[in-house]
Amino acid sequence: MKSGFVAITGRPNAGKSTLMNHIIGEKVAIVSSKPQTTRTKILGVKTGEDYQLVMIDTPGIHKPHNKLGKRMEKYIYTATEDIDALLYVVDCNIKDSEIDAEKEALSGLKISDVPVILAVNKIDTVPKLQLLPVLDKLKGLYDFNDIVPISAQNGENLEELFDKLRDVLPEGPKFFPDDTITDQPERQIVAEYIREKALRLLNREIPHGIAVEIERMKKRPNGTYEILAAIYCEKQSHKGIIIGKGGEKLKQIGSLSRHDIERFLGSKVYLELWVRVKEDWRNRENFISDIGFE
Ligand SMILES: Nc1nc2c(ncn2[C@@H]2O[C@H](COP(=O)(O)OP(=O)(O)O)[C@@H](O)[C@H]2O)c(=O)[nH]1
Ligand SMILES: [Mg+2]
Repeated sequence: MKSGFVAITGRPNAGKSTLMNHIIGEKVAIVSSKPQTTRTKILGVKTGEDYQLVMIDTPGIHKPHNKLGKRMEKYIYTATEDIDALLYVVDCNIKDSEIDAEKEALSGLKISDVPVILAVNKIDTVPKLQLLPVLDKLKGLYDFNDIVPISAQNGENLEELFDKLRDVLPEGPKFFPDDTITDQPERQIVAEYIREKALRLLNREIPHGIAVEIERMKKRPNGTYEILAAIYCEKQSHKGIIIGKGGEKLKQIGSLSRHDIERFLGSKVYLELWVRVKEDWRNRENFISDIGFE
């Protein structure tokens, strides 16, 4: 029996959450094209006959600008304590000018004593020939145990990557029951699905200032769910944008979210969304704690 913890780190948008979801086979971490989508550390567990791989998805490595950012940064460093291996993810479209930032990000992690595997992601977006010089450049960043080009989106080379991760796990017992896929409570996953849709449907400055809180989640006797959720934003003017003309935007966020939530809960869902303003919430410690950051 082999088992262990592998932290997934890298800069924002590299595809860390997409990668973990693909390996786990369920959307336990939300994904968007906006940086800083992942705000906490999220466990994804994959169990087989003779192994248990526990992956820890983390926020992207970036310089924090507020208290929320500082907390996100803390998650990266606690996630990389006591791990058995580190999976570092880089977008293969990296520019030469960004190489130093990767080097800095890697050197900031205290990982000198664990194997580090580099996943070079999004290879579906470049011709194969263009990949070789990129791999060459990345080689020099760190003494990686392995470098695996992958596409987290279409699954290319993920089996190979998975085999390498399993190989570096130490001998040991399982940490979680066989059917565990994540440490995230149901409510948290539901809130995150809603935030994901808001991130997707809203432009530029608003997404980072959004938080979602499940105010009520009740299972009715007939098995369907009643969910009341609040979408928090930082300004009155943002509230109007989130609601949209005639409530159209909020309706869209609701119906896309409901689709995902129903699939996840395996049951019909009645979803009610409210938009609330909480000025500068990203600098309010108590509010940050209230919405689920431990
Ligand atoms: N084309 C392509 N896009 C990807 C791939 N992996 C992730 N993405 C996209 O990159 C964006 C960031 O992904 P996400 O998993 O949230 O990145 P994270 O911030 O590192 O967790 C999303 O729009 C994903 O759909 C990939 O292999 N190929
Ligand atoms: Mg992420």
